[in-house]
Amino acid sequence: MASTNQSPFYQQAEVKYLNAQTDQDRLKYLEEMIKECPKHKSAEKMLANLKIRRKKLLEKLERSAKTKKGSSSKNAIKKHDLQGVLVGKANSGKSSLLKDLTNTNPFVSEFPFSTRNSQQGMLNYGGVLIQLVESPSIDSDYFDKGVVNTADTILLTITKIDDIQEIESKINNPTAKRIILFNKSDLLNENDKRKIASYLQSKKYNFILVSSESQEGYDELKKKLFSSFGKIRIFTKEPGKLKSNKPIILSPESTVHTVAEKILHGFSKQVSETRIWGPSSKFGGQKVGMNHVLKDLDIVEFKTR
Ligand SMILES: Nc1nc2c(ncn2[C@@H]2O[C@H](COP(=O)(O)OP(=O)(O)OP(=O)(O)O)[C@@H](O)[C@H]2O)c(=O)[nH]1
Ligand SMILES: [Mg+2]
Repeated sequence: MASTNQSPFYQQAEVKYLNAQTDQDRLKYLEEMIKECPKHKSAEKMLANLKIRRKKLLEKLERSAKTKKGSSSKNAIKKHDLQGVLVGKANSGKSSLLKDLTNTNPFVSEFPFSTRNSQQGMLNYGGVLIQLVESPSIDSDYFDKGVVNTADTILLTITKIDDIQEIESKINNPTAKRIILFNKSDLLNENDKRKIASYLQSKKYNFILVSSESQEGYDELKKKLFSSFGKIRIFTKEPGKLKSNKPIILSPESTVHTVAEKILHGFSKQVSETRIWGPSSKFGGQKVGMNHVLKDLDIVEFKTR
């Protein structure tokens, strides 16, 4: 394909396409070429050819996604302390959520089965790092049972109510917390949204209506995801200074002693005075003892000898 009169972006994509080692990558760069291809009349034929090439490649990928048994190329994901796993049917928008919410840049495509290996990124929730993982869709042979079975929290990514049953029938992790992400909510009118919400409410699901198009529900998603882990965030400070940027993450009912041991590396006996601000304090700067029980978002100040 002649590319001399194409934009440098197109040419770069084409070079990557020609050098790609896997069909997955070929598809990714082909999508880029289509995006960069001029849309005027004289390039119409070229664009049409690219789309035919994309269709063939997709058919090939879909055939192998559905029939391939087992999977040898799975890249194992190292589990972090706080982990949520996106699970859903093909095209439900898992990669789009991963892309929007974390530091990673996964491949998003209008075609199903575009994610073939579990992939992960880190979500920053007010200084707390949460690992978000996308498993390939439940309806492909690449579905990552391992990653779903060990998840702390499963984010069921759905676009219709029936998807919940279908996903549950494919997973086996009774202890993981569940959050239902009703995605693509931008495609619904207010009335539909109300009906869906009241149905999910009546079933006592923990759910959020979200959209990567409008970014609706993202703040609530992060909040619910963090709270699903049942942990509290504690900030520390030194006298006369501002509180730490990053909280430390503890089990509920942790005490001042736990924090002191943690930040003074076992030398909590050196603490001469402790003051606290926040939800567990009666007033800001209250003096407390080592057995004081902390609450989420408390700030603890230690004076040491
Ligand atoms: N309207 C709308 N479209 C969306 C939304 N989220 C994703 N999409 C589109 O849906 C298609 C699938 O998105 P992906 O994020 O690749 O979905 P996925 O679940 O990762 O799909 P597979 O990995 O192929 O199973 C893409 O064309 C997205 O642009 C959304 O909130 N609203
Ligand atoms: Mg995907």
